[in-house]
Amino acid sequence: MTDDDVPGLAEAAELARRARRVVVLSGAGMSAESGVPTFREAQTGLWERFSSEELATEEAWLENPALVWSWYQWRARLVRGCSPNAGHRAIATWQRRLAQQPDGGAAGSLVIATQNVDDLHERAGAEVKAHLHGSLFDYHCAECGTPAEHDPSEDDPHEQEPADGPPLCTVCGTGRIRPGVVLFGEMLPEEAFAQTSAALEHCDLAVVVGTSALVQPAATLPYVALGAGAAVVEVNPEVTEFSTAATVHVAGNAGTVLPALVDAPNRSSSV
Ligand code: BV8
Ligand code: ZN
Repeated sequence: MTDDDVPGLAEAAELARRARRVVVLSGAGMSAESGVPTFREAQTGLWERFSSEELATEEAWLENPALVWSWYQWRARLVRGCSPNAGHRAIATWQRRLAQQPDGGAAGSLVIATQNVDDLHERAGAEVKAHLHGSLFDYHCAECGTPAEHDPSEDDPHEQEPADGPPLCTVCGTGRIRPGVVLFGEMLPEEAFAQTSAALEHCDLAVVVGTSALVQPAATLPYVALGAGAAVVEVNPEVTEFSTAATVHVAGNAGTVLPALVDAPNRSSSV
């Protein structure tokens, strides 16, 4: 694949080749080619009449916990049926390659901070430093905060209508078990945000992939890298709010662009 096919690719590949301290900020587009719907695209089936934005809110959870619970169980089961794509695998390869001690030089690093609540980066073999918006597979009591175990696949895989709602907490007995995601209106996990900011302040390249750059405060993070003098590559088939600020916008899909970045020719080290 050459720059003619994908504008911005040659410049981005050169930046990737030289980078030693990389931060990857991923959004829903990272998992699109794995079959996980992005947040903004219309929903299907039972969920067709709802938008993600109206279901992923504190109000919706308080007003109709059974509906919101069922939606998250449906999404967790959907993700379980998806696999990492070539983009997830390329980032995992890049992370391993940078962490290997090159001959005599300091080991590089690749830090992943994702807005996604799926586990596809991890299932591709990568280590994720921060799930900025939580995870579909963590659960806790909405009242006492006690972590809870729940396996989405235990639910009826064909269940379409809301189930009988979230289980009750076995510790306090009154709280409902909720998914460990950050709902709109809720604060982001402080440590995840702080660790991501710190990594961006010390990186020499940030790769922002598959995000519409609309959701705050995650959308402020790429500017931290720019402010610290790092190059920022945006990988997205569409232009976003961030595109004009990016060092280079690569107009392509994660599943094709990221392998081309990571396997750019003349790489100094082997895979
Ligand atoms: C908060 C978990 C305190 C749940 C999510 C200013 C400051 C702070 C907050 C706000 C603010 N202004 C407004 C707010 C409120 C709100 C907000 O940002 N609203 C937006 C809509 C304006 N923020 C919050 O509520 C945050 N809380 O700050 O608390 C507070 C509260 C209220 C008011 C003030 C302060 C909490 C935000 C986190 C919400 N939880 N997820 C769940 O998943 O169910 S966010 C959720 O939406 C996703 O996690 C994801 O992060 C986001 C969707 O964004 P994207 O990932 O970008 O996905 P999207 O579909 O938008 O775009 C996909 C992109 O991929 C597209 O650009 C597309 O072109 C591209 N693409 C498609 N295919 C591919 C591709 N790219 C590459 N390859 C492909 N193949
Ligand atoms: Zn409890």
